[in-house]
Amino acid sequence: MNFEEELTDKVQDIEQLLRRYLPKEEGFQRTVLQAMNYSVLGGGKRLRPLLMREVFLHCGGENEAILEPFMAALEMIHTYSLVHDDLPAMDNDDYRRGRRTTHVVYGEDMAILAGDGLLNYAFETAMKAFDTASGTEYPRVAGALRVLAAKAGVYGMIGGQVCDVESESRQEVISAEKLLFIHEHKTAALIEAAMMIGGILAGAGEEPVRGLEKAAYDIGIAFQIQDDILDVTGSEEVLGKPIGSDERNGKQTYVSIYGLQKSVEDVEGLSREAIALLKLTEDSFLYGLITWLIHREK
Ligand code: GRG
Repeated sequence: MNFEEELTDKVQDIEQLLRRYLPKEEGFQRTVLQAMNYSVLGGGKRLRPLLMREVFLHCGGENEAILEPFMAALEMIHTYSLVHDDLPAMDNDDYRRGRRTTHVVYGEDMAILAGDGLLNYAFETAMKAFDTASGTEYPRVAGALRVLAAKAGVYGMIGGQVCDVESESRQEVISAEKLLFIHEHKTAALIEAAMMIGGILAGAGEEPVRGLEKAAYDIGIAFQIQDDILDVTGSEEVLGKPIGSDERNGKQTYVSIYGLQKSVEDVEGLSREAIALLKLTEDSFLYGLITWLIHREK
């Protein structure tokens, strides 16, 4: 099987896994449950759960029963952030992943609640890992929960979003330092969560988990720079959303600050560093995944 075929198989597997963990659309609160499921099942690369599982396997993890609730939980958190980011009060986007955004389909009120619901349900889901854990796995699940909460929170992704939203509304000229803060928190934090949780649940110790955090940081920054590059050079058809939106919105990006050539070089450099930190060989799926997501076209 080549890399693309293996990737398709693994993504399909994650789609099924997500369906197993998503809530049933029933009860008086059915509408919000439908909006949550619409948002999560809208496609997407499933990068974070993919990375989590591959790192888990790379670190010698065996019991996937404690891993799977975390894979679903992280994708729920990622999806909630997209739903809220698309809202009229934030980016006001009508399309995401080639489909109408949640507030366009369900209304703004329900989209806010669907985001809230997904964030909370993510933790309800992750805690299901305690049901199947045994012995030394209990502290691993607790450690993974701690990372999940911190990386998604005000010192993680939300912190990055606050800085981004505030800088944009003030129309300020962002310093390179502030832009890096935004990327580190808004984008890299959840990728760090994915890889650290994969390692922690596999039983990796403190130092190896710090190494995973560093590699994930490099991947996260490279991933965001590639996102900025695609907004300039990408195709709307492939991306499923309009291109050139950063420039239209007067938004400063890595590309507008450093130029296209340095951006491309930095993506290369950061991905090479991550691969070296993880000591990956070219034939491993994780090597292929990192290379693919950094050179991706969507
Ligand atoms: C609302 C708290 C809050 C945070 C929003 C995720 C986010 C923060 C904003 C979305 C806009 C953006 C460009 C964020 C940077 C991270 C990023 C590139 C997200 C898109 O992730 P992909 O490419 O999306 O993995 P898919 O659709 O493939 O899942």
